Amino acid sequence: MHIISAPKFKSSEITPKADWLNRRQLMIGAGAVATTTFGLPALAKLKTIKSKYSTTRTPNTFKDITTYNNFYEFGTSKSDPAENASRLTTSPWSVTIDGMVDKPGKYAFEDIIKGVSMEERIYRFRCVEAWSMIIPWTGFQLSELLARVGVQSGAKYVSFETLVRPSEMIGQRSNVLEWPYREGLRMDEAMHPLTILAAGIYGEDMPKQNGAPLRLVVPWKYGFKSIKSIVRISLTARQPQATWNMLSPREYGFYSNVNPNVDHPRWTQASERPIGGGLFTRRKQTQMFNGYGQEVAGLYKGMDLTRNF
Ligand SMILES: Nc1nc2c(c(=O)[nH]1)N[C@H]1C(S)=C(S)[C@@H](COP(=O)(O)O)O[C@H]1N2
Ligand SMILES: [Mo]
Repeated sequence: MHIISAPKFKSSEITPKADWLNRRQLMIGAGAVATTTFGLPALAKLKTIKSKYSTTRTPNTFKDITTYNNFYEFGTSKSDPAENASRLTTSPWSVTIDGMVDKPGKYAFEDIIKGVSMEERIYRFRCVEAWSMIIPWTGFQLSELLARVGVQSGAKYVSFETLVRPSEMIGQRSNVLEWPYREGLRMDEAMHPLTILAAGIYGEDMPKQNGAPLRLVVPWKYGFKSIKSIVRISLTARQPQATWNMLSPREYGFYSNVNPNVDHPRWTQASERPIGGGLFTRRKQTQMFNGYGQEVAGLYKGMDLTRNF
């Protein structure tokens, strides 16, 4: 038996699924205590199905996935996030969804994940630094959340922001990047079924170093597009700012699609180093769109991907 200190539901509070977002938003607005099961893993009670979009390749170990990370809010070396991210408070957590949506508001994390269909999605992940992993995410389609809040017709892009909390994110005490970390997608990229918000890895709640409690995953783009610990999602008419593009536009474009034919100015993108195979693992050839070309090449028809990199 689990002993939990969650407030009890009154049956009158159980509302049809279609209403949940608005209603929860009202409750948060009124200062009500979020009806969560504090202390329990958020994903534990949710049904998760396997996804048809998963690769059949063998995932990296939980250890590889959680000890070799990029998360500059916790330091710039690959081992820093695993060492420093435990200080981050991830409950309570809410995500502000605003801009060109019908139901803007501040939504509690638990309510977001309760109202969507959770899937296990095993994706190839390709970092711009030319290493790669296979990661079994637990997540749901971003399009599902956007449909719930109602995308208005003028919305052309989606922008995302990470939490700013230097008291817990020690990397934010330096100006190595401009905080908050931010990223953006074109609307058709955001609505694509491969694009997910992930809340877990290997069926467990998202480890903090991997972007707890909620992070983006876009498997045909370089890893840096996968923004972590999201607190804000805005729908906009204009192309949003993206952190690495702001820092060095010559090296990092807005699209950032995995493309073996367009090298980074300082290194090749034609091949990659799979993490986890040991020191002598052979480099692999990088595939166009990280191997997801059949699904996503159509989004870029007629675009010059050498210029729109
Ligand atoms: N907020 C935030 N999100 C981020 C980053 C970051 O520094 N801060 N790094 C990005 C980069 S460069 C990569 S490769 C991936 C790494 O994700 P992982 O550590 O889960 O493999 O997160 C991306 N998301
Ligand atoms: Mo990266």
